[in-house]
Amino acid sequence: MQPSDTDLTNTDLIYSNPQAQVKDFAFDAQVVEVFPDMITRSVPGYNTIIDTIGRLSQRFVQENTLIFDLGCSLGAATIAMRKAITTKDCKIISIDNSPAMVERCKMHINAFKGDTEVEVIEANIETVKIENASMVVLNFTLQFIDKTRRQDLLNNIASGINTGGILVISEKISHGDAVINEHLTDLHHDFKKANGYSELEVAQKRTALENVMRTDSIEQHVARLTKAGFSHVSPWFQCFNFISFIAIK
Ligand code: GEK
Repeated sequence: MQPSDTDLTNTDLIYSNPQAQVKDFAFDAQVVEVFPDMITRSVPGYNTIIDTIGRLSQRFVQENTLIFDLGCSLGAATIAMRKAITTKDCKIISIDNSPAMVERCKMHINAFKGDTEVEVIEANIETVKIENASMVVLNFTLQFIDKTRRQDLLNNIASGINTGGILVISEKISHGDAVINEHLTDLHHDFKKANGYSELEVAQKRTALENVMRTDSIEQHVARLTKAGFSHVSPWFQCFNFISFIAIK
């Protein structure tokens, strides 16, 4: 059976043909077209993490507070939270610095009904003031921020979260033990191949991300979150080299 035009535009084929020189990965219009397919086929546990962000919002969001989705892409976490939040008088602020993502995100958000107000903003999350927040989400975004500026960003987030509020931070990690790291990487590549990506696609995507996405270890994340001022920090999910932490102030 031939896939329809719609299927073709939505399936991630970006790295399926050999490229003479693989360019650095960018969140441009081409990526936006295939993003939901790309992220679910590439990130183990992505749907579980999105569902759980929704569930955590039900527990943590307080009346008259703000919720931030930083690096919101097409708004999957925003939509999950908006569906789950029953608290009154709160607002979700969803931020991304990719114009193509923001434009499509607004369309996605508007397609879903919800009582909670959502504002989608095109901005660099490093320049945004976080204040009066009961929940902040950094779902696979910190890994794209320059390593030297990650502590400042987390300090800014922590200082804008009210006591008892939560940060959910999901990341691809590197393991300090080289043997474990190699096995986790292989398991992730097997996961991608089981989801229909070829060896060529896996290899070219890895090259494209090399200069753009830089991973930290679990220990580095925990130390940074603790230094930022979170009182309770723990991973709640891990599959291969993908992890999600909760950090409660
Ligand atoms: C999801 N959270 O579906 N300022 C704002 N946005 C940024 C910045 C920055 N400095 N740097 C990167 N981004 C989403 C998935 S994707 C993860 C997040 C991935 C944005 C970038 O434009 C992209 O949309 C997002 O962070 C990372 O739950 O594709 O692996």
